[in-house]
Amino acid sequence: MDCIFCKLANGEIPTDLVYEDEKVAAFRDVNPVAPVHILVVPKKHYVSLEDIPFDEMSIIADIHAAIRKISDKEGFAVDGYRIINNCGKDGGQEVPHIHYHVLAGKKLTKLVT
Ligand code: D5M
Repeated sequence: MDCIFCKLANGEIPTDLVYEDEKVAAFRDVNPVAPVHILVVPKKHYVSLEDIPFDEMSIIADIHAAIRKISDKEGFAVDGYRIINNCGKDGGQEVPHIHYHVLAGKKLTKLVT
């Protein structure tokens, strides 16, 4: 399958991974919109949240656990951060491999009040 995020997450395209475990990988966004902008992805290919079978939904907890470890390691756990998942066309998703944007490093403008 020709998926750029599969290739980055599984080492087919060399990149500096911010984090890696058996199921999850993280790398820096090529177009950062905050001082820290990390993409966290499952190594297994799912197009979006809508593509994950209910009996494999624990991967979402694995991704969130990875984010906790990344926030600690990268030093933004205390000041905070934002997690964004764009899901599908109307959600603004451009890369069809589920990914969580983690933004940190400045006080972010509130999107939802
Ligand atoms: O976000 C897709 C994000 O993926 C967007 O912020 C750019 C980023 N991107 C695209 N290609 C790469 C590579 N090769 N490395 C790092 N980051 C990349 P979406 O939520 O789908 O709009």
